[in-house]
Amino acid sequence: MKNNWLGFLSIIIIVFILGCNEKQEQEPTRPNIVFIMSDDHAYQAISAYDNSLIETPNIDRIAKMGMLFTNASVTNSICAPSRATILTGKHSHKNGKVDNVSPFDTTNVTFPQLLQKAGYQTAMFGKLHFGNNPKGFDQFKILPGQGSYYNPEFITKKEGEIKVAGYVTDIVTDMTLDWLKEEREKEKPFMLMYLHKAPHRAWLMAERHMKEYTNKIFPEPATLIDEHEGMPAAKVAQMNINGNMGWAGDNKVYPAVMDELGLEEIGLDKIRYENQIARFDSIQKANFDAAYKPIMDEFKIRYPNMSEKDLAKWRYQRYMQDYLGTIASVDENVGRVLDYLEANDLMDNTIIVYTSDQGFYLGEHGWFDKRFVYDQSFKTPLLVSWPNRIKAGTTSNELVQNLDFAQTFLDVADVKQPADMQGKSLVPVLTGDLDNWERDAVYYHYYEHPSEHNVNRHYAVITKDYKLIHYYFDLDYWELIDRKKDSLEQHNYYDDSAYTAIQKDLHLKMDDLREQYGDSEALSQQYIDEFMPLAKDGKVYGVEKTILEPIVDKWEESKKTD
Ligand code: SGN
Ligand code: CA
Repeated sequence: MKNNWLGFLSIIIIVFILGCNEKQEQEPTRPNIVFIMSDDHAYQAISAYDNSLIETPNIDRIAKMGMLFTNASVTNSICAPSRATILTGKHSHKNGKVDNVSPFDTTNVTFPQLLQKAGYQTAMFGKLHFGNNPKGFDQFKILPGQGSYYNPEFITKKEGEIKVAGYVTDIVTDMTLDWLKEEREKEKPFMLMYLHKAPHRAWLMAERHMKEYTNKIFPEPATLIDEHEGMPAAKVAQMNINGNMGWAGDNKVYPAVMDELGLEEIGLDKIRYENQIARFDSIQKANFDAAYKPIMDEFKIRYPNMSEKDLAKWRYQRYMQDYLGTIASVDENVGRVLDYLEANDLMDNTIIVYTSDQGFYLGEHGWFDKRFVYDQSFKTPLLVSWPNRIKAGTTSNELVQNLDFAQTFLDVADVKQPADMQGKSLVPVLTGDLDNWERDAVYYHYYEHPSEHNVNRHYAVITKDYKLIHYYFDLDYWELIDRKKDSLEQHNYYDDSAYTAIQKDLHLKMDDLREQYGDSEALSQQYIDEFMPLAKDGKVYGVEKTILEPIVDKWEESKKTD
């Protein structure tokens, strides 16, 4: 009888233990993924990298909890191509999204699709800029194209097109938090893409920051006044703060003041300004005027006595005030999301990434914008936390790229990485397992030309010490940058006898990488041939006729002789 009892009891205990195990297996132990990306956020404007321009305590929290990357870069420094590389894990020449002009080819396989198939709940909020909707998302609310800063429209998966009153950075965050609170299925792991429009041009900050930021004065970079001597592609680029910025659209000089002072309009400057102002409601407009009218009044008095150099300096301050003002609200809002994750016990098992679709010039070389392989736009900020796996407060100077995100997230989620993806999982770097990480050079290729800002097509190989760059089509020449000796990147050492061996080695590396990634002259030509008819038809935004026409003529001529 006693034995029977014991037997019965042990069966009950075994069944109970098995039951518990089964329950445990159903728990969502796979990590969540929160991918935060802003648009055109320079690493110079994140205090974890450099606090001379702005303090970003909330973004910095991610690095404090995890890892700060000092050598993170993009494969092609422009918006939609960067996003395509992030989603597909492939270089632009493989995923086909080489520029901002043609829509993304949705037959590409993206990591969110694979995660969704593997049981992740997926959502995207904010800027995508693809010309079509994202695949692989249970929920999305995205800005059409570039989107608007004030009272923006959204394309949504479930409610069609909507317009929301307020400031875009706050709204995208509200949407993200609402989803976490109301739509997240607690039994599944999630992958959330939280994508800011800020700090993209034309740099309109939230009302609450206008007074403070329009009154700040910022330190100037060493190369604010740069003649680009010996750098032909840099010399013809149209991204000079004093010369290519719009007085109205960019520097917020009222069109009436422009007329009064006889300031030259560049492109559609006044219309761009009026379009933005037209979006304000009466309170937003009053707040804008309260901050900007005093600047106008002062400028009108000072302008007659200002030299070109004074103007360059004034415009740099105006640019920084507006650009950094937009970052103040990004930082506040990132803080709101981090607070939510912390308060809901979601921090430890979540990998949080903060990055930008590329870097940006904040006056270095005299510039704004991006596109070039020079550091400020080739590199991008990257801060990653994952308390369960990454040691807090660490720094990595490994050469990592936006190309690596797709495979990193698949690895984190334990999902098979497609063999044709071209990056590498960053998990070994993140976890300090550097025996399983090797990369001594990365590859870069920029395509969008002839286009706004007139940056020539170029491809490059980049090591920690050097860059070898080939500008082709229109301009045709090589540059060799010595990153250690010339960190401001103002000299071309190509064919300099002191660099013969280095140059040879870099050429070999470039050949290897181009072969490994499957890039070629034939593909470069194919993308030129696809682009030129669009440029000729006026489908490329912002390119001046005087730049466009000779290039079209030259291309048509080359096609005749082919
Ligand atoms: C707009 C901007 C450009 C910027 C591109 C691409 N001009 O066309 O300055 O380079 O976007 O930016 S604007 O006058 O319309 O503001 S990207 O981040 O989307 O690639
Ligand atoms: Ca961008």
